[in-house]
Amino acid sequence: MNRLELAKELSAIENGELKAESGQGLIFAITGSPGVGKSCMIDALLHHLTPKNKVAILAVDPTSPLSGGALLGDRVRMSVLDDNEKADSIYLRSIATRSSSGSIPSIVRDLSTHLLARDFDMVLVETVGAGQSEVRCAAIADRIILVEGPGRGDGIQAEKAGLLELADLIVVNKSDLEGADKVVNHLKISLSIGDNPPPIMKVSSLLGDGIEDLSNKLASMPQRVGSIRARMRQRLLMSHESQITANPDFESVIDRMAQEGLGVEEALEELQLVNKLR
Ligand SMILES: Nc1nc2c(ncn2[C@@H]2O[C@H](COP(=O)(O)OP(=O)(O)OP(=O)(O)O)[C@@H](O)[C@H]2O)c(=O)[nH]1
Ligand SMILES: [Mg+2]
Repeated sequence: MNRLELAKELSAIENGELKAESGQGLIFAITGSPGVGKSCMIDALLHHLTPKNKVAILAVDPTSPLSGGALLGDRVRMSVLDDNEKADSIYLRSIATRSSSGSIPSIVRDLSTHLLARDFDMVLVETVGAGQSEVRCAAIADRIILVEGPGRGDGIQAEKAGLLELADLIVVNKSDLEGADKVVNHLKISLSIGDNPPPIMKVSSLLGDGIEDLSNKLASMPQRVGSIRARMRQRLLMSHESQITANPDFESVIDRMAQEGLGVEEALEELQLVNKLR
């Protein structure tokens, strides 16, 4: 299938006009704070993964629907695309939060499974691990890689987002910079409270250190028992939420709550009841 047709199909799925197919292969979430080096790490990984594997990359644009903003590729130049043979086995797409119908995490899931159905061996989803919807974008994946790095001042951000419990692997990037070991130690202390913590690896996406090792790990990365549960919790919450938001009366019920004093309990009942009847 050519890229133009593929792009058309994916747009149709985004717009709710086409049902996503499902295929064989793993969906990875690459998540972490802004600027931690997720895009550079993906670029470095692709040098090893392709052309042997066909890899699709979905970047969830973190920009708020109000401010507009840059898409993936505008921000980071993917050096791997300069190699034609590798570039042929790579498909990149940004998901702009404003262009989508339905909830972003479920669209990310649908696009990912559809790409697997279209002969891609794996999908890498780059998400920013900040808010709840970003955590849910990560939770749609089969494996979750949390990227951390030195030099951001206020400790481990992921703790706040509940991302540590979702991670199957933690990668501390920028090992070429001072402070990477400190981040590893901090993570080890934070993780020592829980059972069965995720493994931690150090890499430098800039220098390529540890990247081959990481690319080899992708194929055989086990799911952590704790992360499966955390992920299923997120998926259940997400599905519950979309049952309510997909209801055609959602907005008008909110209007009635705001204008006529309709209570939360009644509103919920009404939205769920209509759903059951459909
Ligand atoms: N020293 C060093 N710098 C790095 C490394 N990896 C990435 N960077 C730099 O970190 C900055 C951010 O890298 P990105 O890959 O854009 O980070 P990101 O996590 O994708 O950022 P957002 O998509 O904006 O959330 C860039 O200036 C990179 O050059 C590394 O291993 N070492
Ligand atoms: Mg990025």
